[in-house]
Amino acid sequence: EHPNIQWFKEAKFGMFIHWGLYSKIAGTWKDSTYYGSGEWIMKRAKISADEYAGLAATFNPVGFNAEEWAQVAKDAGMKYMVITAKHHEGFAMYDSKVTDFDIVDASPYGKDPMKALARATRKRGIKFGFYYSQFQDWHEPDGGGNTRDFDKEQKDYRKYYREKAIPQLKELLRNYGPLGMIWFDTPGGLTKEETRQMIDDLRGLQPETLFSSRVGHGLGDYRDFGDSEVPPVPIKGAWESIYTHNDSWGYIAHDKNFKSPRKIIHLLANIASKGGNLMLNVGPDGNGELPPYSVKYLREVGKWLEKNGES
Ligand code: JFZ
Repeated sequence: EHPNIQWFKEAKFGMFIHWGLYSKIAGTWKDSTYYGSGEWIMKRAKISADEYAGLAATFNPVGFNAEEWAQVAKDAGMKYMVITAKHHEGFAMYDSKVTDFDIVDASPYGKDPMKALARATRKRGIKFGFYYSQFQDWHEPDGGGNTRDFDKEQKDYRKYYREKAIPQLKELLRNYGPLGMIWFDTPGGLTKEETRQMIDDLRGLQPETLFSSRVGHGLGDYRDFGDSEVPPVPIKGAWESIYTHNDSWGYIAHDKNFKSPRKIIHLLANIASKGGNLMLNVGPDGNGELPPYSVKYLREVGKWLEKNGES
C-alpha cells in the first residue's frame, strides 16, 4: 500500500476535467455532429493529424478562470481535481519544453492554465492531479493509437516513451508543486518490467504522488473501475468510480443530458457506501468555460452535502 493513500481513501468526491483542442470542436466537424466521447473526435471524424494540429492556432480560451473552477469544486464538496494535461490527441495543455505542440507555444492563448489551476486548488485545500495519456498519442508517429496517419509497422513505442511521455511526465511532476496523483490511461507498449522502471523513475521526483491503476500491469496505487461502473458489493482498498456529468468526457455543445443533483447524490452515496470515491467529470468548452448546468448542479450537490454530509 502507498504510504500516502489515506487522504485518497477519505476523499469520497473529486472533479475530473477533460479539456483540450477537442473542446473547441465541441462535437461538430464539417457539418456532421457526433454524440459522446467528444475527446475522440479526431478519430471519429477521421481528421488527419496535420489538420487537427492546425486547430491549435485557433485555440484561445480567454474565458478560463482557474479561481472559478477551483471554487466550483470546493463548493461541490470535492476534495481533489484531475485535469487532462495531455489526452490522446497529443496536445499539451501546459507549458511543455519537450514539444511545441502545447498551449503556450502553439496557441494564441500563450499562457499556462495549469499553473493557475495548481495554485487555485492548493489555496483551497483541494488535491491537484494530472490525467496523462502515456501511450496513446495521435499526434506522434511513434505514439500509440494513430495508425491512419502513421505506419504501424514503423512505430517505436519505446522511443515515444523515452522522448515524449516520460519527459513530459517529469515536467508535470517538477513544475506544478505537490501533485495528488497522476491519472494514467489506456496503457500499452511496455512490458511489466519496463512499466515498473518508468514508475520508479517518476516516483523519485515526487514519492507522495499516487499513480492510477491505468498505468498498467496492476502496478497502480489505487483501483479505477471502468467508465460509469460501480462495483455491486463493498470493495477493500483504495478505489474510484468515474462518471461524467453528461454523456461525454470532452465538451459536446449539443449534449444537455446533465445528471441532476439528486442523481449525483445517489451515485455518491452508493459509491461511498462501498468504500470508494466518485470522480465526476466536467467538460469545459473551447473558450474555457464550464457548462452552466455543471456549475449549477454541482453547487446544489455541495449544499446538500453541507446539510447532510459528515464533513
Ligand atoms: C479512456 C479514454 O479513452 C477516454 O477518452 C476517457 O478519457 C476515459 C476517462 O478513459 O477510456 C476508457 C478507458 C478504460 C475503460 C473505458 C474507457 N475501461 O476500462 O472500461
